[in-house]
Amino acid sequence: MASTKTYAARAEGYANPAARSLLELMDRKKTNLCVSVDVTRKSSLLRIIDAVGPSVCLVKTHIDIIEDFDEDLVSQLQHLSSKHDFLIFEDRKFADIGNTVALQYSRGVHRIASWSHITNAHPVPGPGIITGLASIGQPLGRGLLLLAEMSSAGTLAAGAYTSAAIDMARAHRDFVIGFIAMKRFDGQEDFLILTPGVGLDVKGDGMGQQYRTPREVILDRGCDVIIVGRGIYGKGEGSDDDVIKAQAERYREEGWKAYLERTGQ
Ligand code: 5FU
Repeated sequence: MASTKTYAARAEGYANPAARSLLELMDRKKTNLCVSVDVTRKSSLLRIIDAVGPSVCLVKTHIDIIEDFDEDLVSQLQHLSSKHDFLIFEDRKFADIGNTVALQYSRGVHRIASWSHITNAHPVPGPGIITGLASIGQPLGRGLLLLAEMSSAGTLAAGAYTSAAIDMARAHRDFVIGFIAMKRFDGQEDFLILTPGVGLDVKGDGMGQQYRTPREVILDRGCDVIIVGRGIYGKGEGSDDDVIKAQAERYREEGWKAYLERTGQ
């Protein structure tokens, strides 16, 4: 059902502020593209984000790979988020007991909860991981995604594990806003489905990653957000800005076209 409704109509159904803002801005900006920026220098990260900013609804970070992380990086990230109107998703993949993840989310060098609108967690520890993260994130209006499936070959997140992840999310609808998954699941509830492993030019990376096109992901599988990394920024610390901008627009257009077709607009 959620797959044929517009992002704007679905926004109204969410009490969680991060989910609501994301759906509203996807509609406003006409984009279901999340760019994953997996570079290791602060200057490269900010340069690429500034280049893709106009095309994206969400920027995904792996903040622990940045070698020169500092407080100023967080300020600049927040500035770019306002300048270009996108949300921030730290792909932290928490996977410990509730007490530990609460500390990892709020403390340490990165203080993820203070700047990341959305983060994610593996369901493997059981529901305590949600309770722990919610104790920090919910008062701040943050949203959590559970990793119900993965894009990599041979993933163990399948079958009964995926079903258990969905049940855990159903029991915590106020904080769990959706999944990292490869497809939309059956059911009456509206969950956001964010999908990595998206590429237009290659099928894999030689290290287990598997790519599908935006059309397969959004139209055929009913997912909501395409997550694209190297297909947009290129290799290493990233291609030239013009190339990155053109690639981001190319993926945005593909993703949006598939969404319009799916929703009959
Ligand atoms: F949960 C997942 C998953 O199942 N597959 C992924 O690829 C997360 N990812 C992330 O998406 C991964 O950590 C990268 O940050 C990104 C994909 O990057 P790519 O360059 O488009 O392959």
